[in-house]
Amino acid sequence: MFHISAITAILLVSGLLTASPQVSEISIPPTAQQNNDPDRMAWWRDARFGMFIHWGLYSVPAGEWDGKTGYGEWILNSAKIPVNQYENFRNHFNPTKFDAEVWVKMAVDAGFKYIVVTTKHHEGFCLFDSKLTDWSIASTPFKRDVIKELADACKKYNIKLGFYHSIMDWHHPDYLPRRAWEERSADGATFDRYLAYLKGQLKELLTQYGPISVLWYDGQWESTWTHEMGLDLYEYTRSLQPQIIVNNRVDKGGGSMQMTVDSSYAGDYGTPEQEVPPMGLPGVDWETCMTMNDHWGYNKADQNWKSSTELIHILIDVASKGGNLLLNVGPTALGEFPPASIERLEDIGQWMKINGESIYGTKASPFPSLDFGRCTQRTISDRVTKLYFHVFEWPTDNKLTIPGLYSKVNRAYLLSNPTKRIRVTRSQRQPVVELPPTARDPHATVVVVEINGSPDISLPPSIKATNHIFDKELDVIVTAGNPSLTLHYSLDGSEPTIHHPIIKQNKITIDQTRTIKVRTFRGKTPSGSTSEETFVKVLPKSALKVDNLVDGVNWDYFEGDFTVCDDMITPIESGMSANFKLQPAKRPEHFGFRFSGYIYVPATGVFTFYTTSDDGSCLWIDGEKIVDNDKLHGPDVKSGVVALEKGLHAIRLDYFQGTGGTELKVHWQGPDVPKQMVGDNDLYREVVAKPSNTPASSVPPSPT
Ligand code: FHN
Repeated sequence: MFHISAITAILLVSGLLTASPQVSEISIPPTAQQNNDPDRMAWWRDARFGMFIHWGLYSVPAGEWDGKTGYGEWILNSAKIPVNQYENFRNHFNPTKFDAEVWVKMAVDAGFKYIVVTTKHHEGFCLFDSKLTDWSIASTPFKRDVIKELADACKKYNIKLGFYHSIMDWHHPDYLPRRAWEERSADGATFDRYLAYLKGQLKELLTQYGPISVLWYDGQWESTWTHEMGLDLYEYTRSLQPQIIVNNRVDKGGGSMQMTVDSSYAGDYGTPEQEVPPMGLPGVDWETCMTMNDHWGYNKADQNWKSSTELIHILIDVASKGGNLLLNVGPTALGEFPPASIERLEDIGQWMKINGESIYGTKASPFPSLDFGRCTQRTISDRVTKLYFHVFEWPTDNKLTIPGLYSKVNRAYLLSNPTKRIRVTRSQRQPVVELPPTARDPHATVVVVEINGSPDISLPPSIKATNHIFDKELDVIVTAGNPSLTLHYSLDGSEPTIHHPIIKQNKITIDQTRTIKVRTFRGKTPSGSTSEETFVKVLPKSALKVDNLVDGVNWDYFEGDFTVCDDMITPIESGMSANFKLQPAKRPEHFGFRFSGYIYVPATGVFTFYTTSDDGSCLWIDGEKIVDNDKLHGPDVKSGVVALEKGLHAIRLDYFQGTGGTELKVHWQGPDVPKQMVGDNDLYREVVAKPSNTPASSVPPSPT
């Protein structure tokens, strides 16, 4: 529950008391994991599908500047347009074709249940008439308050409205840091004053435009924004509209867009971007945001549009993993949706009219995966569950086998023709649905199978261990997720039979390389498929004997349009630093670092290394690539494992920044190393000739 005293709430809402860190009556807000406020999130979980709208002055250049056409809503920063020059776009912003009701009607007809529109993106320009700045639509030739008109239209068409509001603001004189390339002085700028401006605008937005359903914060990644500010802004937002839902980018949750597992961060749901987490984000609410082409803001040259089928499959995939999809439209400077967007919205709307029941209000699939497509489910009662199978790959024999489903099937039909039952037989005790070939939907055909009770599925057994390599012994955890099943296993890769040993307490301990096969049985009858995993016993890499060590690592600095780490060939500068810090890079984008040195491993065993980076990063230990987090991407975490002997090991880390967000973090975990950042006191570099004034290093003596 949201812990705020009633008096404080009244004072806050009345504006007599602004929520700020020093207000002690308000406790720290809950986070998604702790936030067991089911009613507030209920509509959002049922909605499953929202429209994102990125609109601002950046639609005027439409992605083009100085002969280049690859820009979007980041054009001010990416094209390094000085703010005073960028302000000219205000004089050209006159979206005479804008009609809020046309936009909202298109959203409703496409099946969206909520809209999230940019009230202010990083450019700082406000699509609403703010009394706190003239850097708003009120000072354009258009003058009209777009947000007000959208709010009225959403009310008329009964669709929920949310606001995207950027914490980062490249225009406001008090926002810090300035862009590295800017000459605009930061003298006199105070972030506290910007914070007051930010909260003042939130107050305008949440008290003057009616009930707002979502606050979608963004631009939280810069150093001036802190965890404490995130907690405070979350509270402040909800103090203005207690029922509002706030995303995780209000806070610094773990540095990635996906909901952090650390429950001390504020935010009601995770926000994976341009991706669908392979297994969803179990245990938290989450929403994938996605563009239809490659840009959020309008780019007239970008014709890399996802097809309507791809977009429908993405929506189905997200729903089958228990998430929401926020699908973006970037309107033109005239206030119209691009024709290619409209075409896709119409296709999606037609599909949703027939099949929306298989998306709205459903829960994640009970199957780990399906070769032919996806599944969502809806509990009708404690006696009946509806399983919605979305068929992407039509079976050549028109027979759809549902793997591992042991529940009694009451009936089956196509969602496009619910009154016409279709035949279901059993093959090896698994349901086989006989599909009418003429009923195939060009995007995805939805087959409904109504079953008794909750799904009884013989999932392939799960075989898990901390790592797939080990140096001494390894505990392997085996589960079937269905207590009525017996698990027989083999250690030599042979097919388990009822004569093979049974898993006890869900654990097998091995001390040599093994291929473990596990099969589920109902009594003496095999049921479901067999699972297999191989675990390899390895010799830890030997520690190195290195003399003349001092603390820190060496680095080489590169500049260029890199797309992979190997593109960094000729450094333009070299130096040393205490850790993998991005020295004051000479520019905000298109640069890279190569760090090299040694890491001291405190105990022998298997270590996992993680890099969190935006954009690419790769990490080597003793010359072997352990983490491959390469290429251009948003903030992303990748890991790898290696067995190491206690002592020194060579470490190399490559990192490059393309455009947009900049991030590099390196964590490790292993014996005597709980998961933590690789710290200054872990890293060493070799000095060839030990300078007289170099402080003696703190490195433990190399093993004899
Ligand atoms: O920098 C923004 C970007 O412009 C866009 O708004 C996306 C949408 O989720 N969010 C940030 C990048 O993660």
